[in-house]
Amino acid sequence: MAIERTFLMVKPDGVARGLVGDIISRFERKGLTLEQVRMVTIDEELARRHYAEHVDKGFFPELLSFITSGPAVAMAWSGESAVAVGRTLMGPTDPAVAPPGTIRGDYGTVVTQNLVHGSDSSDSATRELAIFFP
Ligand code: IDP
Ligand code: MG
Repeated sequence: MAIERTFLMVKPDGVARGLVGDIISRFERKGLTLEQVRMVTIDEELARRHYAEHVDKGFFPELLSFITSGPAVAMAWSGESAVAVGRTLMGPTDPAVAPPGTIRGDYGTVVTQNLVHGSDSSDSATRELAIFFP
């Protein structure tokens, strides 16, 4: 049990589809606290830093094209077990198999366009928050 901070982002598909309010609302209703928020259009350099662990993967060109395709909403959230709670509300990476009730399960069908990013560990959260909220 610990109060943590986590980095959550509504990806360009979520912004384009008008789901920012719904997604923020889900995290709020769950009990997390929104600390910082800003719109950001990610460029290639920022994408390569944020997704450093994925730059050599086969899907990276597709991910790069998607994540730079329009504005995103970057957010810092805090709360009890905020990293795990954020991931639980998002659902698994692939929306096609994400259960209903999760953000990805409710709104997506395609693995690349999966609406949200959330830090996968406390260390990732520290690294990602420093990138988007220096
Ligand atoms: P995560 O967002 O659930 O942590 P990661 O494995 O870290 O998932 O992948 C980062 C992002 O890259 C995913 O959210 C998704 O947008 C995209 N992605 C992951 N795997 C694939 C894939 O196999 N094909 C295409 N895009 C993918
Ligand atoms: Mg990840």
